[in-house]
Amino acid sequence: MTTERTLVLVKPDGVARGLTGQVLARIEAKGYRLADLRLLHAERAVLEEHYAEHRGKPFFEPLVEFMLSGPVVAAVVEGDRVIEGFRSLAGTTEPTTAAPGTIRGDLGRDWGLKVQQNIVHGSDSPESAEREIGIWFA
Ligand code: DAT
Ligand code: MG
Repeated sequence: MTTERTLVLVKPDGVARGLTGQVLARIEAKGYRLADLRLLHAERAVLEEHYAEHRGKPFFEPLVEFMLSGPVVAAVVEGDRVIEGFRSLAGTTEPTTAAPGTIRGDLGRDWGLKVQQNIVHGSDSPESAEREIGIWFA
């Protein structure tokens, strides 16, 4: 067993479309545990820190603006190899090509090149997970 924690966000599109319950249900059905959970309207500084690796990229500002557009749900999720496991549940970044069966593949819509509206975020490594949990659950 490699018990890990990851940071999951239900993005503003997911919350606005009423998909929070489905996302959390998939996480729990997989056997992962919700260790902490909040609904909040993120601050710009938090988002700029969260997405620091993307600073300077053309999609950075639209991404931050989108994340500011409505409330998000932030969760600390715990389980065996959950970092990789949640990324697998979420599917690849672009909803159009994300595999059916995944959150983004089943529920995501990026019509109109709004690839940032892909419902969820999940940390991509143990280092990112600890860094991001520290940002959202300071
Ligand atoms: P992921 O969320 O799959 O880890 P990422 O870390 O590369 O993807 O990017 C963070 C978010 O930024 C992603 O969920 C959607 C958005 N994004 C990524 N690449 C993009 C692009 N080329 N154009 C617009 N938005 C993009
Ligand atoms: Mg990422």
